[in-house]
Amino acid sequence: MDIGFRWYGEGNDNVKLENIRQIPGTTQIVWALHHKAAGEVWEKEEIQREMQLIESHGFKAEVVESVNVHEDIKLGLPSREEYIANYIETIKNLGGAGVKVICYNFMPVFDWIRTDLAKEMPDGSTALFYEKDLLNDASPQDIIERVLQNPEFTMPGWEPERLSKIEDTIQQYESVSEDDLFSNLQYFLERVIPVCKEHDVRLAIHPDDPPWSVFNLPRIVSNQEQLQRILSLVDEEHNGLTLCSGALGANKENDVPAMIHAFQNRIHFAHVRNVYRYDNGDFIESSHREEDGSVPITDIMNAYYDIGYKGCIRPDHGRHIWDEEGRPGYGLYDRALGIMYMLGIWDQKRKEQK
Ligand code: CS2
Ligand code: MN
Repeated sequence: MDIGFRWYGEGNDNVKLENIRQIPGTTQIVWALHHKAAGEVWEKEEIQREMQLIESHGFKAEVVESVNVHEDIKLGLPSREEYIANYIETIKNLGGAGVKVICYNFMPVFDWIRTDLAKEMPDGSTALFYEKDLLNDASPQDIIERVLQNPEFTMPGWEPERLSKIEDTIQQYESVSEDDLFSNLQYFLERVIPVCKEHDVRLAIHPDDPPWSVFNLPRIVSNQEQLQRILSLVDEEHNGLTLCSGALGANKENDVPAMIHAFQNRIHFAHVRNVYRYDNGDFIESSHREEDGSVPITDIMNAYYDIGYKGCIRPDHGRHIWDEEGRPGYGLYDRALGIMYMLGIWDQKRKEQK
């Protein structure tokens, strides 16, 4: 198992590679070319430059999060052909450079949604928060304005060019059912997975965050049954999962340890995060510690250990603590604490098995 840390690139992340280097046990940088719009080809030279920078700091750079899927592919429009061709080009370029896993998601319009990026907790830390009633009552535009009060940094999935045409994009989905979305995903996978096999790159779909429909948009990556259906669309090892305990864990019906056992050899990337679920359907991203939230983090780590998981695990979001500033969810300190918690469980387990 490799511990990874998501990093947004030089000049785009106030966390330094030098600092990540000091988190014990951390060997992978999970990266992306964040300036690329969905549907654009990632060129060989720019891939190489980024990977060399990461590797020169002593890390591996084998996991990319994310290569975003163009909306026209999810919508199943004729123009998807061009974007699928570009995606294939990107897979080849990444595979050629030594990348082994590509994370992506298939959420219409929004990649993750919250109502507050800095909700204060009783101990003074701040965390990403989802208030159910607010989301049900507000328009997408209201939510965007509320959430993005601090435009200093871009949030993945909330890029300005995407947000500027949000109402139109939402309208385009009015005639797209869940079954349509499944068949659009199948169409995409049938074309890209053979290329993944050839270049030995594993594709790993990230679950919907939160794992239910928002603004009446269809969502198909929210529970065990849907994950199973996705794996069956193209039943090949290279068609796999990013299992995110934080995204899935917002719904109490989702039994993440059971999913780890059920999908063992198809999990290519793991996000570990805790969330505290309130009775009214709200949730907040708590620390990784099991008792601070509602997700059984120790059982999850044990399950990964028991299946002999060899892939990359990264802490997902962290709180902001110790007066830290920067991109919500992606500070240095709380994610580092999360890593130490995960490694503590792992090391204990390893000792017991000896
Ligand atoms: C989020 C997403 O839960 C998460 O990891 O930060 O941005 C996620 O990385 C993407 O949805 C994956 O494509
Ligand atoms: Mn995640």
